[in-house]
Order: sequence, then structure tokens, then C-alpha cells
Amino acid sequence: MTLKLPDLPYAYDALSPFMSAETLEFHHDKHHLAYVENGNKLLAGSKYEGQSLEDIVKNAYADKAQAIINNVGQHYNHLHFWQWMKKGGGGKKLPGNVQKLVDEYGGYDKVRTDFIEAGKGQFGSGWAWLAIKDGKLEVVKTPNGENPLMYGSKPILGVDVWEHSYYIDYRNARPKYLEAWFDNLVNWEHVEALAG
Ligand code: MN3
Repeated sequence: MTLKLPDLPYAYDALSPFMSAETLEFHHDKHHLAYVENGNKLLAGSKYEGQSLEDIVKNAYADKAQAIINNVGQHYNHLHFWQWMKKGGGGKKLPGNVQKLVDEYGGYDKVRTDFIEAGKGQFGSGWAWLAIKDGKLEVVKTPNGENPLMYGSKPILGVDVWEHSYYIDYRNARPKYLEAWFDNLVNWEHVEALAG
């Protein structure tokens, strides 16, 4: 498959003041584009060329194909990251399937705390996730371009904790970014679509 940079599903300034237009311009137009371009160079002529995006991500990890893990993994992560945010997002009113998973995990406050702690605790670049494993919600963190698909779970929500995702708006205050992100930006409908 050929990777393609998607348009953002909202205007660059739609997520302000929680994520600025400047951050989205750099993050989407430059960082994500680089993953797409590098990924396509790596995939061309490789054994992964005819596979689905999810299969490439899983198989590259099994093969320890580090450059593909990095670039195609990050393409998968960012495709969803743009959709995991919306203007007027966040809030405790969750769609049905997500609410059920959250209740079984221990409730909204526990999920919020554990998710934010996972993001704070990821040393260096990476992601924090809500994923489903064996029908149950789990909170995990991953380094660099990795994601839960590579470990046999299904990611339903992920937050980018690379500095490029927050340094313009929050400088070094990753915890503030994580709290603002969870409380004001999460598009729970996209989480539900993946969880359903
Ligand atoms: Mn990023």
C-alpha cells in the first residue's frame, strides 16, 4: 500500500487554546508528512508492499524491522491521533461501549489518572494508550513509534507524548498537556468506533 497524508478533520485553529494552529501545522504538515514519505520509500519493493497498514505494523514489529516500525508505526498512530481529537471534546459523558469498558476497569477517574500517569511516565518520546486485550480495557505506554497492535492489543485511544506534540504550547510541562488533552480534546466517538 501507499501511505497518504490525510487532511486534518478540522481547521488548524480548531483545537486552540489546548493545541495551537502552530503546533498542528508543524506536527501534521511536517512530522506526519516525513513519516509518510520515509514509510513509502521503505515499503517500495519490500515484502510489506501488498499488506494492509495494520498487518505491516504488526509484521514489522515481529520482524524487528526498525525503520518500518518507526515510520509506518508513526503513520498509523498519527492517522488516528488527528481523529482522537475534536473541538469541544473531552467530558465524562461516554458512548455506550466505551462506558462499559471504563466501568469494568474501575471508572472514569481511574482511567483518566492511569492514562495521564502512563503519559507522564513514558521516559522520552512515545505514546500513552487505552487498548483492549481479551475484551478488557488496559492502559499502556509505548516508546517511539510503537503501539499496542505490536503487542497483540487493539488501540482505541492514544496520546502523542513526543515533545513536538506539546512543546510549542506547554514547553516542558507534559503533565499539563496531558490533562488539557484528556479533559478538552478527546473525541470519544472515534474511541467508540474503534471499541465497538
Ligand atoms: Mn507526533
